[in-house]
Amino acid sequence: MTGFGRMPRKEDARFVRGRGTFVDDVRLPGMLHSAVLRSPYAHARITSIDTTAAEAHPKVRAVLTGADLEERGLAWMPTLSHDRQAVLATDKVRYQGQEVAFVVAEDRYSARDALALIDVDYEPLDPVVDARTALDADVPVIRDDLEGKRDNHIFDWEAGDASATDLLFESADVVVAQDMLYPRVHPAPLETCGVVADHDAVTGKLTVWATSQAPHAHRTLLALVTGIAEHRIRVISPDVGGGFGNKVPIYPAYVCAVVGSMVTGAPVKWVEDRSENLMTTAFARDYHMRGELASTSDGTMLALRVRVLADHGAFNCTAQPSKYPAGFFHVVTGSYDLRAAYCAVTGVFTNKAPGGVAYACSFRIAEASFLIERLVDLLAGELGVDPAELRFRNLLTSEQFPYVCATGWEYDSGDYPKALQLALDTVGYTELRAEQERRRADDEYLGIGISFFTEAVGAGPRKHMDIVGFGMADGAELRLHPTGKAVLRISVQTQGQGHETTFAQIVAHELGIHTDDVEVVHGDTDNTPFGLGTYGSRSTPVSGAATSVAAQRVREKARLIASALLEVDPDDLEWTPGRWSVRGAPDSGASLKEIARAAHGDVDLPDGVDGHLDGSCVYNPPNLTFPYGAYICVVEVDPGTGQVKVRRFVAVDDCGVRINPSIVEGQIHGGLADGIGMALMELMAFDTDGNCLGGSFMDYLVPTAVDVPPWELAELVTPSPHHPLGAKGIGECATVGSPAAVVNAVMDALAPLGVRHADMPLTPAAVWCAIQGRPLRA
Ligand code: MCN
Ligand code: CUN
Repeated sequence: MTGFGRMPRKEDARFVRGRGTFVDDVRLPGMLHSAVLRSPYAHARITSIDTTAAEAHPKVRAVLTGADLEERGLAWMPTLSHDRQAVLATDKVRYQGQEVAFVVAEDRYSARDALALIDVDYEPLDPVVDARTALDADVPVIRDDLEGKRDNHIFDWEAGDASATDLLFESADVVVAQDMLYPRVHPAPLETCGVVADHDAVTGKLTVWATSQAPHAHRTLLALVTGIAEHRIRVISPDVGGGFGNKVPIYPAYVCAVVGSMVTGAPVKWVEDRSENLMTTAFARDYHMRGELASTSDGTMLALRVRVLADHGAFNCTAQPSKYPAGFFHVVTGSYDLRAAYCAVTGVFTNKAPGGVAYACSFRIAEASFLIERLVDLLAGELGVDPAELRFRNLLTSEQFPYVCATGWEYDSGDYPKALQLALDTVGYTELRAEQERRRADDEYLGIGISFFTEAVGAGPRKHMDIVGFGMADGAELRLHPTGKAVLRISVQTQGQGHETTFAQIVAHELGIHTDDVEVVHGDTDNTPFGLGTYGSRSTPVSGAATSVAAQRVREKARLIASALLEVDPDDLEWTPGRWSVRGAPDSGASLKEIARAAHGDVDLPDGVDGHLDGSCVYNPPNLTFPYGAYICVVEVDPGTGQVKVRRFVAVDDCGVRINPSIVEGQIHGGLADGIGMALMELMAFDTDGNCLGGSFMDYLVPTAVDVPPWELAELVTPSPHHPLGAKGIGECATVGSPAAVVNAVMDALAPLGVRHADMPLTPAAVWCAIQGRPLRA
């Protein structure tokens, strides 16, 4: 393959043979193992910790508590959202599963055994579990560690024009309103999180192998947290078995492993188990939303008003790179031409695990997109208009791009009506509606749900985005070695997205060489240029662009070297893939391989060309890219059991130019499965004491192959006008766009039974209760 198109993933050669190297495969001489003692309570004061018995265990090499870390100034660490988080609890525990002590031992079993020997006295406190009560006057203050803090309030944030929105609501013929919960879910990557920390006391060098989506960001943050100089820290993120946002943050045990290595003088491995991953690492969503949509009687949507209560758990460590506490939630106007919009989000602390984004979220666009798409369906129901027809009346048209939405974001490109029409044609909408009509007569409940989403990915312009003040530009470095083989070094880190393939394809496309001749190096801060990593589907929009520009620079440098080699003016040279040749004399020319050789040879290089064939770029994205899609889900609901069967799912996506259509489709398949999971089964639940009820895959259900239909995909290609390849991101599109299609389908099926709305997940119990008109948890 010498460019864009379908090709098998290069990395799969090792994965299908079981030859990947994940953090848990890292084994260093003398390496120790560790385990974390976690709080059994959601909220409790720690009155004493006795580690004597654990320390006496013959295989234990160190036991760390909050007090030990306090001596090093490391009991607390700063979060990415201007808060602080306990590394090991000193005063109180604030969620079930919070880190209380850290044991380093000669083997993993001994480390675990020794946890049972630590004696902690807790004085239980009332927990705050329901975010809706978090701001009540009489509830306990969770964050009394913050000076002067007397409530559980984190932030108030708003966007849009409140008074213009209110005016339009006053003059509207129709208003629909709905409270809805986007429940707490978890990204649940196949590989849990972990590190191996190796501090060399002689050189002062710290090497950390980590399950990291953002090795450079982690290095910078580790430097800021630990005080170790940044150039003495090397973060290596080897193969990563899925991230989905879960591997963006730095978790307390990473810091503990670093300290453990310093204390013992040996490398320390920490790998969490499944329950630790589910109960304590970055969750997603947990948005209590109220949306109102105003419209004329003929279905022209006018304005949107949104109020959100955001449950951020015990610490505000939402890992998101925007300057806004609610991420990109203001893209809540979705794909429609609204005259005004206003949204206000209030964040609160609760006694639950911290986090907040993650799970292919696009930084709250998942919530935003779900809200508007549910409201559009409710409006269609209110007006008695077909939901597809209502969308056609309000979708942005291709002439409106670039389009500035009511909250000020500039959408780059698209052809929305065409995408919706393609989805309707692919699913056979008219026939399906006829079938639905027929089957309703027989008391059979077929539902057809539409969702049209606009995504905003590729963080991002510095004006709006940074991580603790560091702007979001990423570097790419490309070098053609003397024999013409290429090595590309990038800052982003694949967790399964196939960068070793698609980034080689970008180089191959720009230089006309074979993808086999391009090696992609990533995931090692000592060997790659700085950049902020993979999340927000930013790898292709940002690093893909950097790679494209770096390759173009190599091509231009090759032209100058070829002009010396061929003794002609550079302007007389003409590019055909892989080769510069003399205009009008195509036989006279030089291939890139010959030029690479010459760059290392004795040719007299032109002034300003210093030899070697290389190029680099630091790409500062001028804007986000705005992929979008039209999804249609067809379900059958059994009203007797509440069971939902997803019969069909049609997805039309437009992510601009596709580098590798097979990989793009794989990303969409995964995201659609996520959407069915969240819509129908995934829920991180808590009981009234704050006990986490989702701590294993027995309780936290994720979809499997039997839960999903064969996907039916179609595509449009509207290039992004500001991306050098015309590509937009795709990694989170389907996760963001699909839940609303599933829920809309179930509600459509149940409309004859008078059901208007039910919150996710639409488990059989939830659906059955909705049909009976009963609350789910009476
Ligand atoms: N691609 C392409 N053409 C395009 C756009 C993308 O060929 N027009 C390719 C890319 O080159 C890349 C893949 O599709 O190989 C995804 O690209 P992109 O949209 O740039 O997203 P990222 O690579 O930045 O991946 C991040 C995104 C996020 S934020 C989450 S969350 C998520 C997702 O990817 N996590 C994943 N998909 C995942 N897929 C797997 N297997 N594992 C995860 O953890
Ligand atoms: Cu929001 S999950 Mo992805 O951006 O790593």
